Amino acid sequence: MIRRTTHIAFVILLAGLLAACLPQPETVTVQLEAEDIKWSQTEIEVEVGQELFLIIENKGVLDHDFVIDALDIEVRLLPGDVQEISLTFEEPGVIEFHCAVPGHLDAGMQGVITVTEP
Ligand SMILES: [Cu+2]
Repeated sequence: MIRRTTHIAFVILLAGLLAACLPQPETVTVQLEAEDIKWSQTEIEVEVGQELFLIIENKGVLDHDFVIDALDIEVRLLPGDVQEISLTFEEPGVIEFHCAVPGHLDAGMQGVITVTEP
């Protein structure tokens, strides 16, 4: 009985070690939709070194303008447009994004990308 318990403990420990050692997926794909008048996601998480592949789609009837000031990124989205952006961060941090169409930021069209240590 004691032997079996030890064996189970060992298996659990091994599973934990494997989970800690397994590399994270290299790409995190996020489908970000602009609806009128909000983003479908306001919190995106990625690790340092991982590729963040953003597929941004305007599903509303208004124009939208995806902007990350910190990275000098601005992507105009007319209704029905789909744009793709690939980002890889070298340092942890919190990067804000928003819609730059007048009034949209005030209406809450903003979010953050949180970059964590691997
Ligand atoms: Cu907008």
